[in-house]
Amino acid sequence: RRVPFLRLKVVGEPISGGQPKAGVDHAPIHLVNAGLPQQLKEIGWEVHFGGHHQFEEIETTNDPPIGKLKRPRLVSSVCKAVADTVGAHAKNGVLPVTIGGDHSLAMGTISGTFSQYPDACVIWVDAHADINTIETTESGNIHGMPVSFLLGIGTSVPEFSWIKPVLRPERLVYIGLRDLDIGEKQLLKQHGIKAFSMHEVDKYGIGQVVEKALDHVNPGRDRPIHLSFDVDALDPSVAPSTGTPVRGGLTFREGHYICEAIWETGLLIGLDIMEVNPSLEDQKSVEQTVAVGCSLIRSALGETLL
Ligand code: HAR
Ligand code: MN
Ligand code: MN
Ligand code: MN
Repeated sequence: RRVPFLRLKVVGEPISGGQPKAGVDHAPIHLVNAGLPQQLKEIGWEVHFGGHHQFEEIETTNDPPIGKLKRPRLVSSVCKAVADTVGAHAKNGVLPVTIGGDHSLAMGTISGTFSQYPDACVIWVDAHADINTIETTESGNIHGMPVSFLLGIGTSVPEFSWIKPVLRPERLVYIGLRDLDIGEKQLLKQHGIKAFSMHEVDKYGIGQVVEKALDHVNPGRDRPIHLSFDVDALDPSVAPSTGTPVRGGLTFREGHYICEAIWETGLLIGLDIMEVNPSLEDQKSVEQTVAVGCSLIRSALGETLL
């Protein structure tokens, strides 16, 4: 049996470098305080507490923009550290569960899991495609860019050259998209990347969407799966405390269904829950979003199907 390792680290680093809103780095401690480790123990997992990364030494360095990219050295260094940690867990047969922090961290988590599982595929659940390159980004926020670095598209940025293009376009599938930049739409077309937007969720229903998504990236149901779940894929009424909410998102059940269906494959080798921001919205919204983060993780780890 796979031994899970719950990485409860402040992987969003104190200034949440991949995006501009403070607080997203506090999500892990909120999920811990909400009882996540105990909840996972109760459904049968051995949970290791990974401690908190602080990254003070990186935070203080001089970090001017590269092109439009904001805080590039900070984000790169944090992701490199995350890649090493996640990679080591994967190598030790441990399931890395990473609580963000912002979604730039997926450069680290996916680099980490793919170092051990090069044949893996990625299911990216998000309102956004996070595939901007240094050429296409309008905001310069690196959390809108991790996929391009993992695919190795766009002009390479030396500060990120440690990231290997481990992800092939046909091994990536999106669910939940509804807010893409023009440049991102072109990149998806150009690279033939499969996406199930909210339109397809409405049209086919979530059951069929997950089935079709798996048929695309994992037709033989034999490839390891890394699930990278941005809570803003959920409707803001379900997960309000997040930095870039977009209306018209997944329902509570649709989000959980995705997690359950992936657990059901028996192929999960990496899990990210990203972009919970406990500093946004009121107390009730924060508690709701933190609780949803915990329950998505439990669903992806087999709670409802035991
Ligand atoms: N596409 C926009 C950008 O590049 C928005 C980024 C999205 N925010 C996220 N990532 N939470 O999923 O800035
Ligand atoms: Mn806090
Ligand atoms: Mn995202
Ligand atoms: Mn998003």
